[in-house]
Amino acid sequence: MQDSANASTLPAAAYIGIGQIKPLGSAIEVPVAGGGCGSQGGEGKASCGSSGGPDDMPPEIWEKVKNHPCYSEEAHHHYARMHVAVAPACNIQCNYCNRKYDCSNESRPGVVSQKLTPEQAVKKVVAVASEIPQMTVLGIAGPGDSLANPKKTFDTFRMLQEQAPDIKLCLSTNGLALPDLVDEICQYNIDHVTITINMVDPAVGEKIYPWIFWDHRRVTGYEAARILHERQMQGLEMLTARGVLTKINSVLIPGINDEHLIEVNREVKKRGAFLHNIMPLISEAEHGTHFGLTGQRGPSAQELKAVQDACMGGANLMRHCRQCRADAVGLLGEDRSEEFTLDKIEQMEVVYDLERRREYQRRVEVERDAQHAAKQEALAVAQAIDVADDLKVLVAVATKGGGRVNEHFGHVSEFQIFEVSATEALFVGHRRVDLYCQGGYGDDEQLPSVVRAINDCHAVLVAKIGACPRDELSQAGIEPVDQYVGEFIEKAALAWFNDYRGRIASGAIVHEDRGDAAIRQGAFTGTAAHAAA
Ligand code: CLF
Ligand code: SF4
Repeated sequence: MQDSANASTLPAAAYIGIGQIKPLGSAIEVPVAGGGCGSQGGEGKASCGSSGGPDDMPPEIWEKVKNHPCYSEEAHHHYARMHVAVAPACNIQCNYCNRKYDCSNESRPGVVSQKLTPEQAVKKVVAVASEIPQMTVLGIAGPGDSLANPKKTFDTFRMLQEQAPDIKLCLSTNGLALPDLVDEICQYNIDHVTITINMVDPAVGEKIYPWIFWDHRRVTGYEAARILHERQMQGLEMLTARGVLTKINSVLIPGINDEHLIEVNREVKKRGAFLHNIMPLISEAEHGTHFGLTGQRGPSAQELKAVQDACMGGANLMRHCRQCRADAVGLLGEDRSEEFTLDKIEQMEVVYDLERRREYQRRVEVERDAQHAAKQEALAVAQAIDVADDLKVLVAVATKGGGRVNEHFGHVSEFQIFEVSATEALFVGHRRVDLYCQGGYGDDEQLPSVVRAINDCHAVLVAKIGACPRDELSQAGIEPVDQYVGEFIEKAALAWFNDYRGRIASGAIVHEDRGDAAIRQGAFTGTAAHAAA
């Protein structure tokens, strides 16, 4: 419990404006010794984030992350995860959660999952695995807290391990029960654990957690936050010591823990966290959460990016989280859960063919290697350029996968966002939007919301775009670009930026800073996406 002492001596959060946040840089302390198996992940290469590759980490860590869509940004283009909603109860209350919905620590509120018994869950996983051979990870992320339901959670993992041993096991928890269950986590070979840590100072925590259920009683206020903090830190240290890879999720709540998350990043890195995933608060009033009802807003896209950027140099950052629901199925950013409801599974012929899955994944690896090589080549060419200034802009990219510019503007349900300089094109996030194309015609009423979602970008790279959205984007100051169809994204973004710089240099255009962008709130469901596609 060394951290309880630390907790009480931590300074209270002194809030500063988002614009004043500075990168951590060399202020980062050296990780604690004996942190287990190099799960500090990318130590010394801290800015690589989940974009890290085999050169950025020890081989045994790369083996664990290379096919995990959340732990490797590159993998998420190729490999899928699924969640099973076997854990309904929770042992704490978060002010951004309404129990009618799934756990907001790992999933968006707004959609309620079909709750399953462990037997039903295993049946569902095997059915999905036989249909989607690139599904490599099973996560338990609610709808409550996985470790507040230990029997259901571990029964599911145990049975699945017997039936489908190639599937990686992953869980997400608020951390309160974690220290008592680390032995079981290791016993079932659960290699990846997410802990939601929103604070390392109980004075901040008491604004987020009204109560916890601890030692057979309800504890409130500062004391509740102090206990939760101690348990989270203890659990993280225990997992690190056992070589389990840990990811920390933090919900960014403007005015409560925004700049405090820099301290969180520092503390979790010291304790060996592999990744830090800073997610925006979702607080629409209709979800009925305390924050939603009291008017606590979520961050804008630039506020989220500012905090993430300020944490660079600390624990590695994940920037591709989709805040998926507790029964999500498919690639991140898509949701195929509607295809695998219990009644549909009953009708399916399920054949779990391990060799077929392996063969499919071998083919995925060939494609992935080609993409990786193309990306490295484009970056190597750019990095050879000698440029004096440090101009950087954001570009939005319409892609349906494969790392290429290959999607029609009207078919985009989320844009990938890249920060481009003369020498680098760095993935920094995604923006969910409402589809512009509604089955053959463009819905012009959707356009303003699409523009708001990418309003901080200078260009949008697309495979195709109609006249109306082209004009509206141009008027808003966002350049529609359709001459890089089928190109790898990094190559296209760098080529466009080179051209953009050329136009500035020739006086054809004047570079201007862009504004901020709105993060689309509310649930994204597979049903909505597929209906509109
Ligand atoms: Fe699920 Fe979470 Fe495991 Fe991934 S999700 S339990 S680590 S398998 Fe991933 Fe979804 Fe973000 Fe979670 S995108 S909400 S980070
Ligand atoms: Fe809700 Fe998850 Fe918080 Fe529990 S841990 S209160 S389920 S958000």
